[in-house]
Amino acid sequence: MSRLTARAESVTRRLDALLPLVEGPRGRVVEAMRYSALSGGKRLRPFLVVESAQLFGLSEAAALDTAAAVEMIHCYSLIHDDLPAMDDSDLRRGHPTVHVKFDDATAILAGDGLLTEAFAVLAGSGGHPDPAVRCELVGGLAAASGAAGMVGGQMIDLSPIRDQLDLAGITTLQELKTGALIVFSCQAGAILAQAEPQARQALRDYATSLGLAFQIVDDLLDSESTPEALGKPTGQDMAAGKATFVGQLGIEGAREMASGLVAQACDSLDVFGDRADILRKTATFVLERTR
Ligand code: GRG
Repeated sequence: MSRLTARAESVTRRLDALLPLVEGPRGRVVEAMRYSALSGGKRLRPFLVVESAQLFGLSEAAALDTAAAVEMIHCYSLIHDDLPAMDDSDLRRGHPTVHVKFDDATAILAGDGLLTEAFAVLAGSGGHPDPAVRCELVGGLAAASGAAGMVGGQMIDLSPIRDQLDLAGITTLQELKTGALIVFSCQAGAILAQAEPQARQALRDYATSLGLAFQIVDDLLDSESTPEALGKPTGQDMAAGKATFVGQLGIEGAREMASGLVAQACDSLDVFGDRADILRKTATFVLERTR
């Protein structure tokens, strides 16, 4: 079993425990939250949380609640992104999206529920025994997820200027929409370990390059893959006339940019020596992924 699969199983078990089913009329929203959070996915962000924590000698158990909280935020963003008011997608991770399986109102509430629960998990003692560290995790995840991060990126993605963005504009949009949560995932390990500024900066540099490479590969898959292989609709950005890395650079140019960013990501880890080999392999995985 690959390391990514093993970690994904640990995260899924933790999410299962953190989101227990409830009886009665409010049970439906918890069912929808579980439908999203337990429905597969690569679990890349939680993997980055756990592996960045392990870089400093922490155990998987010490990072698991933080990893689960990040995945809750990711799942909430996917539920809301798929809604008719946003991307209007009916397929996610190979299954009907939450609003198709349940209904729009339940999907909005399930996203809200996961967003809120993520912070409850970080604030709990499973996040970290030291309340100051828990505060730093809460503040960091809020900044990465909110209007200065993912929500802000999504706003640009939906704005009227979206079609005319140049390469710098697309880069800023994606650094916020996708990159910010990936950067926080890597920072989380350093926060949990109360690491020195130099190590934090190295991880931030790694994650910034990795997040952009991840998004470029997402664009490449969107233009070259199929809904059957990806488990979600393809060609949507192109059809909507949105400016993308592939649209700006062409397939080969986009691939070259992604490879360059992955090399840059790996170089950022020099300060950690061989201890960071898993994170280097993760960067290669991001480049070579097919879903
Ligand atoms: C609705 C506030 C709000 C934000 C939505 C992240 C996001 C913003 C939308 C997701 C839409 C999308 C397809 C973005 C491209 C990159 C991305 C985040 C892909 C999905 O992430 P993966 O590939 O998914 O890690 P899995 O299913 O493996 O978890």
